[in-house]
Amino acid sequence: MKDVPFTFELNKPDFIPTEYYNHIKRSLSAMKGQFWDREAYNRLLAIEDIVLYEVYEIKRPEMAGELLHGISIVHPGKVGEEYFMTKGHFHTVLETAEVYYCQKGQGVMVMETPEGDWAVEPLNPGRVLYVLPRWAHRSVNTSSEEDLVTFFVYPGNAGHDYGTIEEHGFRKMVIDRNGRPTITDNPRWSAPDRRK
Ligand code: PAN
Ligand code: ZN
Repeated sequence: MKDVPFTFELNKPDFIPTEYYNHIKRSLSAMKGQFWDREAYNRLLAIEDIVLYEVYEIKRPEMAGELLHGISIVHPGKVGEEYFMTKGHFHTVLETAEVYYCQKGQGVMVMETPEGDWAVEPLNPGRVLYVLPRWAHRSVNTSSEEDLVTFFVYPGNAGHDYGTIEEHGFRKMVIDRNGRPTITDNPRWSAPDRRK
């Protein structure tokens, strides 16, 4: 890990950092139960366990005062009518925020709070998205051709709670309806226990 200030570049066309510590690939099998159309999910998985998204992490200590950052790349595609997306999570320390800066592609961030508020905000090149503390977040690639590339930064002590979303889902989902991204209620959503 670096102990002096450092720089790196995000080179076009793919925006892969010139230096990174970890390259995570999440494939279809890691998203079991998250897509609404289970038959479409199983059909696709039977053909190939394709990679849905990738994350390049820059190494920093996971502690308050540090900023964890990197690049997230969601590939284009759909499971049934539902676009490829990230697992999504709350931060374990709920009162931690995150900034996303979209470099490439077209998509949205689906967000919600434990209190029941929800929001869906666009991600397109040049757009900055501020995810408030307490808001779970999932990025969705609504393009049929291009990767959705975002740069993210969040507090080192945030942590990731994937379990709540894995079990209960997001309230809203984004599907392709007649060729247009459309926000609908997620029929598989269930109310989690009220959190502090
Ligand atoms: C991002 C996400 C990244 C991948 O770094 O971790 O986009 O999404 P999942 O973590 O939901 O698989 C972030 O929000 N970190 O806190
Ligand atoms: Zn996050």
